[in-house]
Amino acid sequence: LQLESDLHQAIARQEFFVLYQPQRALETQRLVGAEALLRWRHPERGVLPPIQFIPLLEETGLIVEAGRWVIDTVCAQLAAWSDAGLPLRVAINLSPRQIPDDGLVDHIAECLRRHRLPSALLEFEITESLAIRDPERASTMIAAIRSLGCPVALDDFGVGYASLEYMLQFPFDAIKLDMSFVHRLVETPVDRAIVRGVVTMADALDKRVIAEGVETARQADYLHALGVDEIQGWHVGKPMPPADLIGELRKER
Ligand code: G
Ligand code: G
Ligand code: MN
Ligand code: NA
Repeated sequence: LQLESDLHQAIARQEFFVLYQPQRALETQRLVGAEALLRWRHPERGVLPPIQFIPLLEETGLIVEAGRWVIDTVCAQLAAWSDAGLPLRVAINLSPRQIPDDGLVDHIAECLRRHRLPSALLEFEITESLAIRDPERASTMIAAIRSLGCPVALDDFGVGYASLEYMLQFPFDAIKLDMSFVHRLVETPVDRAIVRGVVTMADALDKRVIAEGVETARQADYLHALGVDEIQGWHVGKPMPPADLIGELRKER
């Protein structure tokens, strides 16, 4: 496949780049973090979203190298923002195929050291399906990442299996509530009840709750009333280049 052979060259040719989608705390109304979202600037096809190449990165095992590149790139960006007096927490997505990478935790530690970063600024997101595939390995990995001081968030919460079980079993710091609940919230009392339940459990377990895919002020108001801590989505901002995000931060700090 052409795309696959192109992918082998993508890192060396510096075709990958990272966009940052802002996250706002509902209590303070401040920007407190961002999610790092990978893009591939393909020489002929233009900018490709992750859905078009992450599966291929995973199948080919290139996700290990690409994932390490993302960590290093985000750390360099975090260091630049910290040096500019605007420290921000950034979350990086981890794929199932990165979990067996025995060197991953050492790589994270090395990047934090080299860029002189406080580990609390670097968060990792893992999906429930990742945890389900190999729960023991996932638990060990999560514990190792957290022992570096990096928070770990459970991504796409609520749409997978055994949500409640995993919420109790794995030592997460945060829960990212799937956008499907957010989109139905205003219309459907049942979805509000679900969010209320998630928040109640998260509070009892001392975990932060972030709602994804927040598109309107109305949704944000409901989420605030329900006790959700942070929101991410078009209402806060689309995934944007680092220079745009720093502009937003400068405006409010
Ligand atoms: O940017 P977009 O919303 O299209 O991203 C879709 C999904 O792609 C994200 O929710 C995430 O699961 C995945 N993704 C984005 N960037 C990365 C990355 O750097 N590594 C991995 N493993 N997945 C990513
Ligand atoms: O990590 P994850 O796979 O959840 O990535 C978030 C995905 O959701 C990305 O593909 C991003 O483009 C998308 N997204 C981000 N904000 C919004 C939003 O407000 N509404 C919708 N419909 N999609 C969003
Ligand atoms: Mn994510
Ligand atoms: Na998600």
